[in-house]
Amino acid sequence: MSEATPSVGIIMGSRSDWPTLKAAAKILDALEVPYETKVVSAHRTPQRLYDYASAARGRGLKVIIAGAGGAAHLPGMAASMTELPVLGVPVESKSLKGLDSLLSIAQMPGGVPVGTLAIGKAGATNAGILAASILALSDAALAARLADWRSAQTEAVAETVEDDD
Ligand code: RP5
Repeated sequence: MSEATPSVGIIMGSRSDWPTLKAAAKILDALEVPYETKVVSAHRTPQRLYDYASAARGRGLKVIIAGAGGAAHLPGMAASMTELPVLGVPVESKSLKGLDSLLSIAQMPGGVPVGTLAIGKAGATNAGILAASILALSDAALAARLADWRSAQTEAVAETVEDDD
């Protein structure tokens, strides 16, 4: 994690969500975007959520990535208490494979938006990229790093198939 003042806050409902949210952190590391991480549960630590979301903008955060599973109220509740863009990552749940998380995060009432990503690590990866894209709107150096990262991804895609066996 970077020691610079964080621009992105990665919050998650439980330590058990970290293997998923780590994918967002990896992208931010690669793009040299400073971030912080914190476990904030909408249900188990509501006061921590209130304190975090209501202070986020004042502390200099620009984007919040919020991941949770099951009855995943964390992204929506965070969005209700800050004007910062909130990117929601549905964590795959044991019983419903993350469909519960996805619907909990996506089905916000009009007026309180959460940018909802795909279930699991792909969603967390894309949340990291989107957070960087938002920050790159006002940071030319980051925009250049993001363009390089995307070019490298494109160049890494093989055109031919080969057998594993
Ligand atoms: C949610 O419940 C968390 O976001 C996590 O995805 C899920 C399970 O949490 P633990 O029981 O593993 O702490 O609040």
